[in-house]
Amino acid sequence: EYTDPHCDGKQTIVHLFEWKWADIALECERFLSKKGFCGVQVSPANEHIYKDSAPWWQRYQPISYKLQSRSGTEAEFVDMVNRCRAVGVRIYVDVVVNHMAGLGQSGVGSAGSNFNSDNYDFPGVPFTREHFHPHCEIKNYGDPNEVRNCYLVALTDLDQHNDYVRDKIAEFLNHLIDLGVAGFRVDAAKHMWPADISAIQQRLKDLPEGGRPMFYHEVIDQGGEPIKTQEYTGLGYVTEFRYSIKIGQAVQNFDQLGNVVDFGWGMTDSGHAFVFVDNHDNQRGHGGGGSIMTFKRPREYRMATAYLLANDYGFTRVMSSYDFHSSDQGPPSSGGQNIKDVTINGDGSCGNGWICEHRWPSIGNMVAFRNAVAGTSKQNFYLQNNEVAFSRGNKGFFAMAKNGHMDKTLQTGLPAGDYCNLITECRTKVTVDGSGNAHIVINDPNEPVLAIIVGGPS
Ligand code: ARE
Ligand code: CA
Repeated sequence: EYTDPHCDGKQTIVHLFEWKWADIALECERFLSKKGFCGVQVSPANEHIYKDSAPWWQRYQPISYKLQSRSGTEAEFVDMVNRCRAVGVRIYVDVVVNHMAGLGQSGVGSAGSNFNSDNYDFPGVPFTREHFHPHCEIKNYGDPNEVRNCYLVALTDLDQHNDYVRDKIAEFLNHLIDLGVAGFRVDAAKHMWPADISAIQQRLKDLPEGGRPMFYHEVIDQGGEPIKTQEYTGLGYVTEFRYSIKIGQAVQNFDQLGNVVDFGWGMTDSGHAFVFVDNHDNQRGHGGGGSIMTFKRPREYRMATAYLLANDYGFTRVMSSYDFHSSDQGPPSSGGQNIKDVTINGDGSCGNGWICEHRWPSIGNMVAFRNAVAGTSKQNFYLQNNEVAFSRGNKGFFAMAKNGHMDKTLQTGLPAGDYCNLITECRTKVTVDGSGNAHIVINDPNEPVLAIIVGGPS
């Protein structure tokens, strides 16, 4: 339950961080549908604070559940959901329901609602003081009570034990379900009691087409604290931050690529692990450290994401960023709260400060690989001399070379035939002989990845 993404068996979503709804609709139509993406994680859609400096994180301070945000109006949101869905791409909404805006703030939110955090006054919902935990700050992550009932960086902490609070949150999610979204990222799920999240889920409708919405819960568990991802696996997928650390390290030291999934370290079972190379927090030093690979190291980042998509672990999310130089800096803007359009260059890359990692060939083209090999396990694993390769059942074969060069005959596990390298979009091919062997050649320091699938282009 709560793990079906409702996208016809597709296997990967992309986080279009801080994109406007209008641009996401266009991206579904012109790119994501063609590459086999299951869906898009969108930034929080509900009313949030506006700060003069317009940092990205203002959207993690809710004022009400009205669907008017920096990314657009409710009408634009609905248009995005419908247009994406019409081309087979679903929308997953980042829902911030642990808390409302931070203490010390008051004014008017992005949908025009007044608020005063110090008075616990959020008339746009409405929430009042009785709906919040009394103030205490989270200092000790070793105490689960404090983590759930105290305030995360001064954010006014809702009491999800309260029936009215549960009802209001459920009303918000049910509205999104009515509009056609397929699921939710639950922000700061670690800071809510699993039983309270479950009580909210029980108040939710089925999707209009049937089935429960997909849920993935943001729980940062790197092993050193009492709160474990496993407390949340009954509620859907759970973020697996240890995998990001392992993959980030392993593309720098290929010897480690054989054990990026380490259940001895408490990692989440594959059926409930929600996995990614980096996220919007840790790519800029928020939300826990570790050795995180990002677009700022493009070569290694491509390898990390290609490996994420090739491997047989978890449900995958690809990050899509904007360029930034300081950790609070918001999305590309020509001033104030407006967000710049995502423009597309002649070579398919993005302009106006948008990085669009999801359009990089060794990332975007691996989505088809993951879809094609779903349900198979890794076989014929080869790891030597900074080269890695494996087959996924008899459906696909993947190879990657740290320094960009590989020239080796390997067992692919595939039926005989000619296969296009998905990464080069057929500019290079692989011939598999009757015994399943093939001469594997990689000769591109920038995109040092090769991937072939049964039933792919030829
Ligand atoms: C901002 C300011 C604060 C200010 C606050 C209220 O930066 O100084 O007090 O506003 O006015 C994001 C930003 C925050 C921002 C917040 C609200 O990252 O900087 O605060 O929005 O605008 C913990 C949580 C985890 C959380 C991370 C960031 O467990 O849930 O911290 N991640 C989510 C989102 C964030 C978002 C929020 C939650 C809040 O993904 O984008 O914050 O909605 C160890 C622990 C982790 C802990 C980590 C960092 O690793 O194990 O649990 O993560 O340290 O403390
Ligand atoms: Ca809480």
